[in-house]
Amino acid sequence: MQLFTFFRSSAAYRVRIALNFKGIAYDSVPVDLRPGEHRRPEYLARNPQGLVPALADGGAVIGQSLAILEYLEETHPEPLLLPREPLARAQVRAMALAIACDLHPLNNLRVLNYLRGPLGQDEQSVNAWYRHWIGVVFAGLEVQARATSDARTLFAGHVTLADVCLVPQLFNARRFQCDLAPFPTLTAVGAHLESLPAFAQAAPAAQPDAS
Ligand SMILES: N[C@@H](CCC(=O)N[C@@H](CS)C(=O)NCC(=O)O)C(=O)O
Repeated sequence: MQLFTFFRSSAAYRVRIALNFKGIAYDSVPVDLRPGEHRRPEYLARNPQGLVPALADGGAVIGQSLAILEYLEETHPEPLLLPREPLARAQVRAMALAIACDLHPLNNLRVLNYLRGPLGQDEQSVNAWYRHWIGVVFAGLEVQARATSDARTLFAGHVTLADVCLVPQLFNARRFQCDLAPFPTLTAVGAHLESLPAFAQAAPAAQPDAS
């Protein structure tokens, strides 16, 4: 497998965690978002959505990190990242989707650049936007996590897709100096997960393209 990735991309970070957790060997192909490599024709030919990550497997290319995570779960079930029981699966997906669908798209690079460029917002306003949406979604997640977490993982002591989404989002939150004090469960879970090899090896600073 080949993973088209950027060290600081939180969506790619999710996939790196899952690949490591499941012990799947892969090659990293860096796509540097800073000069816009993701918008170049050679990358768009692979992933017309123009976003990282993309996963190439046996001649096919898959975009969208959640689709990739589900693909890895179906093709390499063990160790599981989704519980077996339907209600538990839905609860885990609900936490993962809160991050991946409700939070992350609002704070994506192209959204921030649209705020900075066509909408003329200064860096202070852009940072306020960023932190606002982290706070809104993390507030709900913190309440959910208090009900399901054992303070090591978000859901019942098992590493799941929800954890795979949480840790990269915490990385983003810290990068933008968000106040995480209101979210003690999320930060405690994050601290534990970041100590696990699959998560540590997926961290931005550990990537070959980190700079
Ligand atoms: N929903 C997509 C989001 C992917 C995404 O937004 N990736 C970001 C990096 S984390 C990106 O490529 N941004 C480029 C841009 O916004 O121009 C997924 O989960 O894969």
